[in-house]
Amino acid sequence: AAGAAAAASSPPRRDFISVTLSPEEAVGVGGYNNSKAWRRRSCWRKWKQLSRLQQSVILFLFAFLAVCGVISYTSMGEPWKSLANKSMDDQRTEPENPGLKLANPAVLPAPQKADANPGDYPELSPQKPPKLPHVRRGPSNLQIKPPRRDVRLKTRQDTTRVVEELVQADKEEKTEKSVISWRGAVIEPDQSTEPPSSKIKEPEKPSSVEDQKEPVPINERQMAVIEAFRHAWKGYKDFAWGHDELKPLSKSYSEWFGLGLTLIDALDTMWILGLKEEFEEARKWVANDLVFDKNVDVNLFESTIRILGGLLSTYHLSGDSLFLEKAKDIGNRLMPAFKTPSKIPYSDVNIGRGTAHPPRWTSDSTVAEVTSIQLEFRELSRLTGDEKFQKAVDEVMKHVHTLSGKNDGLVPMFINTNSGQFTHLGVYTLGARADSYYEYLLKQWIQGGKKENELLEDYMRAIEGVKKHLLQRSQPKKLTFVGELAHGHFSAKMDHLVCFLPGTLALGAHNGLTADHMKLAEALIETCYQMYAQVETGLSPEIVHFNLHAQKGHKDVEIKPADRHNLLRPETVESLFYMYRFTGDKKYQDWGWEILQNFNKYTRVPTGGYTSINNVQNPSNPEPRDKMESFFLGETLKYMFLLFSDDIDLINLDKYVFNTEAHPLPIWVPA
Ligand code: DMJ
Repeated sequence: AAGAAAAASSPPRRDFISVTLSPEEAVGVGGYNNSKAWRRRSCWRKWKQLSRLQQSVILFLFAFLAVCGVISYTSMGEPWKSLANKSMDDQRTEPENPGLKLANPAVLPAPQKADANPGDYPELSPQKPPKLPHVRRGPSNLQIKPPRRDVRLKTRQDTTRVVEELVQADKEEKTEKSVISWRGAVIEPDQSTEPPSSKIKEPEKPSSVEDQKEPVPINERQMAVIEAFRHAWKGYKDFAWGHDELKPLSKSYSEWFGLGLTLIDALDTMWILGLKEEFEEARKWVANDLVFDKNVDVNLFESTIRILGGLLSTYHLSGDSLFLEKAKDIGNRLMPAFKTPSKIPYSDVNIGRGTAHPPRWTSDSTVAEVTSIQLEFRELSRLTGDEKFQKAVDEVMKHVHTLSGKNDGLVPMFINTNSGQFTHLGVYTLGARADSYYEYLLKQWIQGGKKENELLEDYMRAIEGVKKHLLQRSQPKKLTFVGELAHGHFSAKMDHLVCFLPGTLALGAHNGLTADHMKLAEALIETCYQMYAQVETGLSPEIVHFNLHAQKGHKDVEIKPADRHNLLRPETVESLFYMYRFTGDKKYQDWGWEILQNFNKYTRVPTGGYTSINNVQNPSNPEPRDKMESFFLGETLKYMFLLFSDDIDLINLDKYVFNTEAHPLPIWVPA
């Protein structure tokens, strides 16, 4: 329209482009018509303008495309369907299994609760695949052979199979969240053995190797130990059930802490020996009758090594959370002992009132006592995630490490809870009041994965101190023994307690320390054996004095009247066990066998139980004392059973470290 108007009125010549608009198009000017009717009409007009041939070609193309579409839909439908289902499955599993979705996590995982293990966060490093979601693993128990259902069952492996089947069946029936052990106890998933902090490393699962091995049959000597245990247990059950110690002659009991000491000390022994019925009965007592909320004074050291240690190891072997709960309870109740000016703990705690105090006559504690509670409290921290236990005992070790008053690594016997200084300086022994200080230096180092160098340094220095100041040879047999030093004077006195040392030395050598230590261990275990063999009953007295000079008619070992009692102590059998494990020399088993027979001959009470005796030199009347110490079941018989076993995986020493009361605790980073 603008062009037509211009042509009519314009003489000056200009170039124009002429555009012809149809009436419909003119309508559209100034208002684009996009109505469906208009578009349909427009397409139809275009179609009509096409030739017949063009129309046929287009129709053919449409038909061809339609056929192709139908064919490809049928062949690709399945994969599409399954892909769609898979993605739905993924979404379903995500809440329980978030790790499956974390291959390339777009966001950081949500932080865990404060008490969880920081090490359990999924790895985000591009090199490493992300960790699968953390399945809180149960305690180490499931890798350990549980007891046989009946002692008549001849192999441990039989029982293992039964337990494996039960666990397997249980797994199938139950949710993943709990496992039923052979006792029917539910193992809760929160029985995690994670470390409480990043400082403490998570241990590997202990011994699972044994489960894959050929069965190791229980031999006759082990059966004899089981028989001895049952006899001892009969006496305890009949006359002292739930009390601290059996008095087998008077058929009654004695109380020390009133906490069923013998029963708790014996729990893991029953597990190891395979005494299922006895174990179950004892467990019931722990569940229903063991109460720590009592107005009673307990000795920190004794209750730690026997009760806390016993509960922790039983928890590890059985996987039963009952024992961990009880361990936490007693552990917490013992903590007031550390509230002292020096942080060196008091010897006694009232576990009901939450108060602690030193003995009435002194503010000193015993060095062995304050330095031999570490394995247990450290493990309790690892299991609970609460650092306070470990902090308290580590502080004691650090403090003792820096103290003056040592003599080439040898420590005095007392330490003051106010000043934190050693007292009664100048007296050095590997026996009572100092013994397990040395043992726990090595064992803590092992427990923690051989990283805590101060512990190792102190241990190595101490053994050098022993060699320099305390080692001598007796006459006539030239037995190497460990004497005592008092203000520069050597005494040829050796407690039976010192017989822990060969085992500890051998354990150190097994863990890579100098071969000299093994040589010394071999010499000392011979001496400890002679402390039995040279005595009329074949049982060692509490203390011996060695002859330094040959005298006609005199043996190496002399016994003073005040020292000739035997309390059914374990130390020699304990060391025999280590020596046999590490050397395979059967003489150690034979020596242990002799000792067991002599216990049976002179200390067994026909109506049940064993008794300590007053006179190892009188076979016709050893003068029974009427007391069975809890460590006879907790340690002596347990070490006997292990000594006679040829199964190195029965409490594998690369996976477990025994506390000083023979309760095995896991090594955090097993070898
Ligand atoms: C036990 O309680 C422990 O072995 C402790 O270390 C020393 N005394 C007895 C056994 O003799």
